[in-house]
Amino acid sequence: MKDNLCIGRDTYGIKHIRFALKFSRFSAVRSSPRHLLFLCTLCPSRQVGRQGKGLGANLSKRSVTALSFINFAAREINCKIVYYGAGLGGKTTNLQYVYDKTNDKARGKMISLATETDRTLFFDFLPLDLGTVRGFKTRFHLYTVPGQVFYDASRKLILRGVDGVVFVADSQEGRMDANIEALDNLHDNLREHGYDLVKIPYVLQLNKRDLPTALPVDNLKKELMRKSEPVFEAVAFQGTGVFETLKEIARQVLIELKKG
Ligand SMILES: Nc1nc2c(ncn2[C@@H]2O[C@H](COP(=O)(O)OP(=O)(O)O)[C@@H](O)[C@H]2O)c(=O)[nH]1
Ligand SMILES: [Mg+2]
Repeated sequence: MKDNLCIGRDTYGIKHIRFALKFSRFSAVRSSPRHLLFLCTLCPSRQVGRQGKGLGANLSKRSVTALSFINFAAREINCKIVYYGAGLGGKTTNLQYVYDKTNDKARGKMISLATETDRTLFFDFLPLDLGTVRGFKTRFHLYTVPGQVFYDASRKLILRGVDGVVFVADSQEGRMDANIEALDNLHDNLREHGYDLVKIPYVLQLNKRDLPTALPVDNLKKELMRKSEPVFEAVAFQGTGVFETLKEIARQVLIELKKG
């Protein structure tokens, strides 16, 4: 498991352990000490990493030590992509589909933590290998967030150190308020971490296009687009649009990584 994470335990300070312990109030987490380690992955020391985009020779020694997302020994870069959106929009279904269709050599373990209500997954974790940047393999870690407002603290935490965001919107008319609320919440939570939705790699996915209650794409775009982000129509449980979405966010993240 440690290999998949490519992040040594020693990169976590007491602050991170405290964060993890804070979340141990969720019974599913409390039930297994192993899960605490996974929660630690949500809060690695990556802030300096945002300035250290120029890889290899461009990295100062000081920044290297703080960049837990670059594993020099394994020559790997770890990129974090978060699937965000209202509850039941199809985030988990996206990850599940990617996981199912990915070669088991390229993927790590998918972890799902059920919350007390059993309705929402706490997060999913899926590392994937997709190409190289200056000789470094890139490993993509895909996360989803719990949709319910009750779990806002964990949604915020998962955004820490994020490299790219996929917003999964539910196309149904009855879910528009929830979509907009989640989008505003994403905007606020990103800002709290010092990110700007307008600047970070970002893709909008319009999911559940198969449903008769789905609104026309143009209406959804008008309501939900926040910049000139790429928009993909999807039927996640059939896999339609799932890899297209992932490839686009990965493409944007790689462009960012190659800059500098
Ligand atoms: N009709 C339809 N149902 C979907 C689609 N994608 C996901 N679902 C269903 O919507 C429900 C919620 O999906 P889930 O992935 O758990 O949502 P999450 O809360 O965003 O993670 C599940 O029953 C899925 O099978 C889709 O494209 N069309
Ligand atoms: Mg889910």
